[in-house]
Amino acid sequence: MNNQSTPIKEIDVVITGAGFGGLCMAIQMREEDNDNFVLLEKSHDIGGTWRDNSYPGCACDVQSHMYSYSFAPKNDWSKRYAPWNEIQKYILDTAEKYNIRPFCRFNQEVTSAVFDETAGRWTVKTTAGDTYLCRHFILASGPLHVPQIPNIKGLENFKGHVFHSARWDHDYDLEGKNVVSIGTGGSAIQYCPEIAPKVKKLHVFQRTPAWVLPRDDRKYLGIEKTAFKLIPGWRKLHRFRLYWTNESRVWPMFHPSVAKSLSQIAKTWIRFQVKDKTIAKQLTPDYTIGCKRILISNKYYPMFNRDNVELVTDGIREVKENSIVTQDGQERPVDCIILGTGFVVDPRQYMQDFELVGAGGRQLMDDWKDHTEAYYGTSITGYPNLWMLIGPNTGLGHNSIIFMIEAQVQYILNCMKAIEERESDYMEVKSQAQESFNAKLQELLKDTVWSSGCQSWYQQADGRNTTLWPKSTWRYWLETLNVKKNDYNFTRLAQDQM
Ligand code: N01
Repeated sequence: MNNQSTPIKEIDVVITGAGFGGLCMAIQMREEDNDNFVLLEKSHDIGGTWRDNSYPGCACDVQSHMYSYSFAPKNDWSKRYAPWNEIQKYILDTAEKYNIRPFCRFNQEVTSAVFDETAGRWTVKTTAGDTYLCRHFILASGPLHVPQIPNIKGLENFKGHVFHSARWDHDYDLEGKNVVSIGTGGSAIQYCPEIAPKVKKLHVFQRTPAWVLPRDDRKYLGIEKTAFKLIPGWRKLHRFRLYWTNESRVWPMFHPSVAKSLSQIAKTWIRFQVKDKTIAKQLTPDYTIGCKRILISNKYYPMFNRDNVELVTDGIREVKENSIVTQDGQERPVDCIILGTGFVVDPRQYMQDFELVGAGGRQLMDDWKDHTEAYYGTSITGYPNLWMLIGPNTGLGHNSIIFMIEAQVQYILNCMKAIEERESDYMEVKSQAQESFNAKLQELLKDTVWSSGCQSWYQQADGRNTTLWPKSTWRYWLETLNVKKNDYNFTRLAQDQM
């Protein structure tokens, strides 16, 4: 850390996080002719999740034509579901197209943001020793960027190689090795089938099975790419069709009885794919489909028909110098442990070292003591002109998160305009508006499949789902199309205060 003090930089907007969200915000600021912003990124480059996750088989489980900005079409996606490097290239190319790089400050993690209501400004400090004084502070750091390292007895004494799926070690050769993979979430079900043919033995450690449905993937034909490019409206029509296909997938989530029937179909799919009946049974979840994120793969279940792949359902007792021991006492020799154990998704944990102080000295970590909450995931009572992207309860399990990001960016820009129109300096969501918004959301969540009894990272310790948006995405878009000004307090500072 550089402790040398540098001059305070005054700027209109500070955005933190240069992933899909922060980049979208930056582009739309430029489109609105506002270049008075800076984009702070803790890493060395743009890309977020798609910069960090490069494991074998890493790909998006939302179709490429949906998992891209509506305003920056790419006609030549290679496949229906693009691999990570194609998505990362798209992000970098889009940043280049809109000339965002000059606004980026890399290797700058925000350490604190403090609001001064007498000046109507946020003071934002970074690990590089920089201080920014801004009117609007935008948190676009996203929830999937801090790898979760499991607390397993003896892991620190392991003499072999250990790495997390989001920090894949491409220099380590897995050929002929005894490999343990821990976790069976979205990442593991993608990399396990890719590494299985290479390794001597792959032990897949499963704590809770995931529901894995067929992946309707295929390459786009040359003629399709040409049609996307040349026929007016063709790509839009394709995107429209994909949007509604995905949107229809949320319907069983609102009707757990329908989801239960779907579980029966998914069970048949497992039995059809996995030859060994005992393994098929062990791979079959006992919770209703959709309660945890539904995964898609055509390679995951057939992988268990290989002789060198073992499904391990016993819990881990300890890791020794060269082996791993399960609760039943069985010891397996290991050269490499891959942690497919997901991310620290609770902002109260990954923002632990980040001091966020709002009006009157209130601390976000205190306000979020019981659970995280916001208003449409973007504004928080007590934190004027603080804007979040993919904040509480705006995550999705069924459609493209880019759709939500675009709606939120537009909403934030509209809020900024509302401040100008009212000749104000800042706006803050009223506490009763935030409370009643969240009470309604939680009420809606009660009858969904997400509350049907499984443990998932959608929930916080008290069981409250603070991750998902419990309605259709078009409802989110519609409800955030216009700023509900009555839900906010607008403050205008006396001229001599500024
Ligand atoms: O992480 P996860 P991920 N001991 O949290 C297990 C999305 N994604 O990196 O279920 C043993 O989903 C844990 O077990 P349990 C993905 O959909 C999107 O796979 O908690 N096991 C679970 O099986 C998700 O939203 C794409 O019992 C332990 C696994 O580790 C997010 O990214 C592609 C454990 C973690 O699964 C993260 O996915 C890939 C322990 N101590 C991923 N701790 C797209 O295409 C955890 N586990 C958009």
